[in-house]
Amino acid sequence: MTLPIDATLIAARNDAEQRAVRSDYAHLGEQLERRGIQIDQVREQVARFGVAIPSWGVGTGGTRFARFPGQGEPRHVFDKLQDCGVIQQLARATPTVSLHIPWDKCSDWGELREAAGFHGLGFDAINSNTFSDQPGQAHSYKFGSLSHTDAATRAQAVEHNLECIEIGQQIGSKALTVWVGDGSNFPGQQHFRRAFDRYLESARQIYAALPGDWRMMLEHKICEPAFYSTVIQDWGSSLMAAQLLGPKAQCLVDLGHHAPNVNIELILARLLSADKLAGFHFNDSKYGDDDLDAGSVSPYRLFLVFNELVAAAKEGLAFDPAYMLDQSHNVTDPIESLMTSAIQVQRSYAQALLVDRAALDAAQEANDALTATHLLKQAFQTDVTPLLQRVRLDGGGAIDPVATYRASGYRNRVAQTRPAAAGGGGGIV
Ligand code: LRH
Ligand code: MN
Repeated sequence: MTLPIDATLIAARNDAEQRAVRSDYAHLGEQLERRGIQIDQVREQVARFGVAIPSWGVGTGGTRFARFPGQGEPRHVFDKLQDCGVIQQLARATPTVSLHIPWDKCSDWGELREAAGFHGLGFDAINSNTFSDQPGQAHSYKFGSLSHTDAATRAQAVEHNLECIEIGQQIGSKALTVWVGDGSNFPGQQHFRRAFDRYLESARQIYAALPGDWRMMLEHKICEPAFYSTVIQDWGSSLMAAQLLGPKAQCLVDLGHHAPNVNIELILARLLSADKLAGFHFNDSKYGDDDLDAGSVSPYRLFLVFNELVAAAKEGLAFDPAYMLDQSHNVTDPIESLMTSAIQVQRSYAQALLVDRAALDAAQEANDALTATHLLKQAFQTDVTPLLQRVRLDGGGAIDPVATYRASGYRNRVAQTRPAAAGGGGGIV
């Protein structure tokens, strides 16, 4: 079996572009040298950086109003894995995939693990789903799951999370992501403290089942599907829960899960101080949980997230956040969006590595606000494209992944074998 994209096509297209890339890289190297930065060191760090692909992101997404499927929609988790393989083969920045259960259920996890290996992919955190009812499910999650007033419904939700841990162990995951849609739509509908206590009681049972080297990542969200209150509404509720559960419980920050203009880099700085930062779901948004492509609306905000992370690492804080994309591709080819977004996240990390930390510390101590913010802008406004191209070229990827993908005709090819998906009803998948 051969990889989805013909390697000779990638090589041929790279050959045509690599002279320019090497010249641009050398020029950027000279510029950075004058700023006391060794470009090869930054390139090596960026080459080790990876962001996970959400399995649910390779299919066309939708909203509550409608979903307009594209050509060659993945039919099952093996199709999704092949599409993730294309993203990794070309962009070389996404070595892992994050599965969602039951959307990705299959009969042979060993076979899935093998297929992932063939595409050079591993598995990141596994996501449970107690925000929608499955056919034949005994108890509905209409009024919640882990915090439901009914003990049998809570037990069912706990059982599902334990099943996700078992599946995760079979595929090599080391973390469980728990996002619950639990909340209320009316003032008075829910007793806030009792609901939180029920959530904790359920979460403790899941926590107790975690293997020794696993993490439980709690994902907070301000609203949707509940629109008056949610049980884990913000980083404060998430941090309280993680601290009450124990050291293996940490807080996952989905960039889209906050009110507009909330200072997310400050939130992650607090979670770092509490040693409770689990990781990120990267995307972008302008209004709500829009799940737009990472950095497509506010690339500076994404840079500021990495600026905090790089500063903390430089200061010796020990942390190991899981980096994942969590997006809904309603109007683009998901493969193109995911490649572009992964590279945008990589770009923000590379730019954050260019900040003159010593000068920034000095400016902060001296309350020289203008110099401090200029030092961040200087890094953000550095075009690191040649460095990212070199990382892909050296890694066997495509200098221009989207152009190479389009030239490969992959989407038309899979459209021949994958039946057209019917459009219509809403929903993100
Ligand atoms: C909730 C969320 C969560 C996933 C879902 C697909 O909005 O961000 O991370 O389970 O999207
Ligand atoms: Mn998310």
